[in-house]
Amino acid sequence: MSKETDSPRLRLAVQKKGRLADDTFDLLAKCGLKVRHGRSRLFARIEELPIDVLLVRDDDIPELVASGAADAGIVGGNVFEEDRLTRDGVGAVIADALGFSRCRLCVAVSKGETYAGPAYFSGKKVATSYPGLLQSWLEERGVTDAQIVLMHGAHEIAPRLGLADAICDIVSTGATLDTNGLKVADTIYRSEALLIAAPGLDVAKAEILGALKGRMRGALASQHAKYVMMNAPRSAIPAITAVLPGADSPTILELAGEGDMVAIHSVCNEDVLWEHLAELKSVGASAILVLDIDKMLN
Ligand code: PRT
Ligand code: ZN
Repeated sequence: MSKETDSPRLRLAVQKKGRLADDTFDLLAKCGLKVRHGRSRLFARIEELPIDVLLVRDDDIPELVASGAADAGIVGGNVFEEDRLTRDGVGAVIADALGFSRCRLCVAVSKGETYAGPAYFSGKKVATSYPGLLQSWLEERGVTDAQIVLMHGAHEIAPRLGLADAICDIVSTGATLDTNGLKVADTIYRSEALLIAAPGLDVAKAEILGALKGRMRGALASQHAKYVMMNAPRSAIPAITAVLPGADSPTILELAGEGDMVAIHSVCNEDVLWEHLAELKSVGASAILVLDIDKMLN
């Protein structure tokens, strides 16, 4: 057998098509990983790291990873957490939070209703495809007699059809609720995309996952990070450091022939706004440059 065939490859399950898919493929691209789609509609291949990509529906990802059919996956926290709360046996584990596809799982009621807290749901019917998350939220708040109506879509029309008194669904902008005469009553879970892994990955695959995670962290960190450079009198360094948003210790460089003046270079891990530049200027900085960072590996 050739060495190539022997060397381990990580099987990564990702959403084939949908809200998570675009951001997932964007992130992989920012990590320098090109997903090569062959003839198969189920598999794709990455050459830059030893990774095979499994293209599936998001709902299947936690089970594929928990069972070891995939070694890792990228899935919404809402889907992962629902699986964790409703499964028997060991599930997948979270390897990292990825910060995209942010949304809220909310309970919503008709706009005309007065909502004064979770006790509202006592004796009420709530339509959802997240029975695990909803039930655990209700139970933690002492509501044990709500009736959960399982639906796999179009929850927002359930109250109008008389199928339920309220719904529990993902909310992003709130437009869907609004157009259906509903309003958010409470947020029960805040979600973002997660990198998840099979429990007990072997050392070789754990190493590939570590490399993937490192690249993802670098790509995500560099999204907001800026490289900021300026000149200033040495005495202004403490005031400048205090203004730079999300900065590590800056690098200070002598400016040849400029007496007390130094160049200050720093990576800022938060957005650098015009207000920050005005403040830097007011504490003595000049020739301020703000540059995008393409890649970062800590
Ligand atoms: O086909 P497959 O099963 O893979 O996809 P899917 O249709 O089940 O999921 P998809 O692609 O819609 O969503 C994938 C993941 O994206 C979800 O599990 C969430 O983690 C995340 N996400 C982020 C969202 C939304 N935003 C979102 N707005 N998932 C769903 N919605 C829906 C929501 O269900 C509701 O119908 O959008 C509507 C509300 O949006 P607003 O903007 O009107 O509030
Ligand atoms: Zn789905």
